Amino acid sequence: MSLKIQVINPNTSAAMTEVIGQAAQNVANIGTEILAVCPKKGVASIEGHYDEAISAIGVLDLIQQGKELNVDGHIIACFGDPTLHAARELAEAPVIGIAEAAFHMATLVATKFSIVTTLERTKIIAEYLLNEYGFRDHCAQIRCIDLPVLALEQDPDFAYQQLLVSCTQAKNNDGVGAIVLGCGGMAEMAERVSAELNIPIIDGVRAAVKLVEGLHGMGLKTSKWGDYDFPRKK
Ligand code: 2AL
Repeated sequence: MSLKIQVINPNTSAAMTEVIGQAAQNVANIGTEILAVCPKKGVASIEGHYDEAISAIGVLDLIQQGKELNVDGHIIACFGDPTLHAARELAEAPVIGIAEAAFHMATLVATKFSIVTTLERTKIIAEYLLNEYGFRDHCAQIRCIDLPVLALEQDPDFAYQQLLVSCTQAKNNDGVGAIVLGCGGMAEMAERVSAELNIPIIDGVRAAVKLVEGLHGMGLKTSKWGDYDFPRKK
């Protein structure tokens, strides 16, 4: 079964889009084609509520483009899952946010998880999502590596070392069985950290690819019965 999955990086960083696309392709089934895209206009990185708002129209424009290409699923590859519900109204193929994908996967392999994200100020976004999706009781801690999103591509070796330190602290101190990586730009670091620490490390980009493939295998699409129906014509 060949699938086409559109992976949308909501920030405008081409380098990060490439990393995200590669991580997605690496985990995809043979025959699944990954189309990794980012908006031409918007913000270079998403680190707060303002950045999320600015990114929204770019994400929705890309969802529309994906529809015209007949993709089988869309992934919103930013840890705040910006514009997820609006994207689901517009699309009919499944739309998966990387935070929700990671939370779901983490609770299938562990009762509790910690999140390791980028900047302190982004922690509030993860907190809101845990509440919204009903995962609050499963999350022990939200830790951050105190680096901005773009540092992940500017100095990936240093960022990896910081990530390793935070994940080690989470493993040793938080009483968790799994760790969720809290940024799309960390996607290709998950396997390395996991091998080093011997604990499941869940990156939402790869989790989302497997969820889209799973939904497709079950013939499930976004429900058009109820609030995810197409936006009303005005
Ligand atoms: C993110 C992310 O995943 N991509 C981005 O630009 N900002 N979120 C985050 N907490 O670092």
